[in-house]
Amino acid sequence: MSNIHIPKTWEISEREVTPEAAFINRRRFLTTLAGAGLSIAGASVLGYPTESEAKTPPQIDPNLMKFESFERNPAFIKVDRPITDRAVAAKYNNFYEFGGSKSIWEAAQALPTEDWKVEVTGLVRNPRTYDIDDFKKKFPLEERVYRFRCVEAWAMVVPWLGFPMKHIIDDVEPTSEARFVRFISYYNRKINKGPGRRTSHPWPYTEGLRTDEMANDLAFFAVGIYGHELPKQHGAPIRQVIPWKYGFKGAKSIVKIEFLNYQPKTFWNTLIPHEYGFESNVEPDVPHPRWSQASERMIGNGPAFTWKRRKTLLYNGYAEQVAHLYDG
Ligand SMILES: Nc1nc2c(c(=O)[nH]1)N[C@H]1C(S)=C(S)[C@@H](COP(=O)(O)O)O[C@H]1N2
Ligand SMILES: [Mo]
Repeated sequence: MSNIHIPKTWEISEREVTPEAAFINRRRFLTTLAGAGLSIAGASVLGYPTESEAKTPPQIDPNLMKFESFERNPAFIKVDRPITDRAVAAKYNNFYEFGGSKSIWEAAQALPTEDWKVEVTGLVRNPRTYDIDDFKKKFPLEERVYRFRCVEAWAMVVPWLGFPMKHIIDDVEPTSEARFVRFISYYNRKINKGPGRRTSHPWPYTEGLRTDEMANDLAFFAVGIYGHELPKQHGAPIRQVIPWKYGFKGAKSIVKIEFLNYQPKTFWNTLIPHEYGFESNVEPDVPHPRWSQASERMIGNGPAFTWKRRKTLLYNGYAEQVAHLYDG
């Protein structure tokens, strides 16, 4: 009996689908592997939360503002698979500033989102500092249901609320030299207690795009999800959503956007360059060094091995809209 290892839910997720966490905490990852064979057999009979239990207590702040007026963009009402349960998406997150596991939703409530400003600078004619209400007033909010794919091969479908990134381009008018853009997440070492905060990690979290990628209609800034403002764990009050790229390309809790004439260094690319490229489009035929990208699993209630597996789509199903960006 003593060698039967009954996994907690967080162990299942780390073992099976969390390469980024595994990199940071490889020792814990390997120790959970030891019990894998038995624990999978045990899982179905030994106490995983049932669907209804998994939804309580709610991981979603009940005080989140509900948006009253927004358009449902008719081009993005639905995709080829069901929308992920709101509570499932809200309790399975990557936000390393708050920890290296998927269960950071509670820790993320420490993020201070009052009086949030986003500075847009660099090679632009009209540098601006926006607050969140400026965005909501200036750019009409729309809802878009997008597929979302993490490089760890888990996936979801969620209705984001926000506006296309190109509205900011039109507003600040980048110069012709501004071929790249850097996006910088909030970071405060006193608040963000996630891994590597003294030395090893290149905080703050940064990501980057080519300016023509940012100008593509699909590239989106989300201020809400499921009709409400973003819960902190999803990157409140504003985060990037780039549905044809792996999830890590979309930084959460953005405080600064810089237009540049060079390709910026980015967080994961700096930490593990051979695994996390700058471009990182969803491509089933381009395996990650540690995982095939041929298929993915839709996150759901219950343990990861029960999640529905699907074939990965080229550019996550958005080839028609973005393939031209990568000709030649
Ligand atoms: N600032 C910041 N942004 C981030 C991350 C992070 O750790 N920090 N993780 C990324 C990764 S790997 C993914 S898959 C998505 C997860 O978004 P979700 O938790 O809202 O599903 O956020 C991305 N944005
Ligand atoms: Mo990810």
